[in-house]
Amino acid sequence: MKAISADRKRTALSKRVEKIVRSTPVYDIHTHLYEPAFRELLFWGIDDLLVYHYLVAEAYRYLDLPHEKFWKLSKAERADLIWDALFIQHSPISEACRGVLTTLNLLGLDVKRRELASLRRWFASQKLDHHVTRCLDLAGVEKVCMTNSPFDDQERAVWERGFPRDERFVAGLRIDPLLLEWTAAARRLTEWGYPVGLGLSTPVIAAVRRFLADWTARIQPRYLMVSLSPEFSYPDNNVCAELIDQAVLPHCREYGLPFALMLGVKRAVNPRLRLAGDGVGRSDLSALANLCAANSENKFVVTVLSRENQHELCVLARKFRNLHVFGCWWFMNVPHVVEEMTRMRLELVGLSLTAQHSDARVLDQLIYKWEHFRDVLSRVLVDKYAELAETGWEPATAEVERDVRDLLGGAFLRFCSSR
Ligand code: FIX
Ligand code: ZN
Repeated sequence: MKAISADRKRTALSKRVEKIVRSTPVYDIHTHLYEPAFRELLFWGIDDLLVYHYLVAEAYRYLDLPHEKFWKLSKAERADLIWDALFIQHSPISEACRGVLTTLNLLGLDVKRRELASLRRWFASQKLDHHVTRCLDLAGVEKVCMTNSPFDDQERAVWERGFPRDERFVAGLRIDPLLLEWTAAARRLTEWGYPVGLGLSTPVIAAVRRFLADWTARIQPRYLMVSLSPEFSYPDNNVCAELIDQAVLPHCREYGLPFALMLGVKRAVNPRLRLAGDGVGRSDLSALANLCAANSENKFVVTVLSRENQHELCVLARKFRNLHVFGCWWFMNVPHVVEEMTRMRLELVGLSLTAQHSDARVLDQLIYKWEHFRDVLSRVLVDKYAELAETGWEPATAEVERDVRDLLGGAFLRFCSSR
């Protein structure tokens, strides 16, 4: 009898938590999507879903075709090869493959026919503006942070021309080239009217600050962002660490913006795979500890790519209130790792973090990235609230709603506006 009522209680709790997790809107704090005004920079549809670099990497486990030949093919031809290798010749059970099917299924398409041509026809008949709204609605996403690089010529031209902003999209000022390819960046800055020589003299730093100030005024970013290799160290006497100290952090303090760091990517481990050729390495997080400790007036929003770094990142978040942990990034975004990370984060840090970001590069991916994450989050939260209930602390519906809002973007917004 007692067991039956415990079961019923658990089922009721699950239903309540799942409903809340399903209906809470997401503030997606990092994607590679663009607002519709950017036109061809916003990828969407079945071919873009199939040529996603996660799938290129997986398809190359099977493809027997020189990389140069693959890249010479049209997008549709590459999509054909990937569809055949990953969906027809083998069952599509990897997370990225399953994601395509979840997306198609939730869009109301019939996946069981395994027919690429009819999927293509359906997408060809969609209007972009309507499709954007549909994807955001199906994913339950209310805001999308973009990745905006002044160093991208196509993108820069759109910003410079100007356009009416779509309020569902928020800018993120991406500065990897500035910090990681200084020689080339210095040349570009000089061309654009920010005269900089290679040394970091006072006038050079002033010009970099002016560049950051102008782009901040132009795109109104929510944060500045960079991804860094496992070798990143701080403090250090290299250009990257010095630019962070002398230009980026003072700029962030002046404008009240967080500095977002994505740590642990090894770029171009296999350059022949292009975007799909990046890898992972374990970072020395004492660099992050030093950054947080030496710059208590700055805010850091951080995710790490290596599984081995996840625990240490949680411990750092317990030490530094100017550190906000976010997302299960890229190779971490597979359900069993997401579950492990989410449990550990809730157990070690609590609710003052952003449990996930989508990193979507193709609009339609928002649907599966959030569908899959909501499943994991529900599972973890049900367990956590059930544990509380065992002590007699029954979570009220409003309390669960508040907690889920925090995990899906609310804690991030509070962190951004905190002093
Ligand atoms: O640096 C980043 O923002 C990464 O997310 C990308 O470089 C990466 O290609 C990606 O799409 C991962 O999800
Ligand atoms: Zn990204």
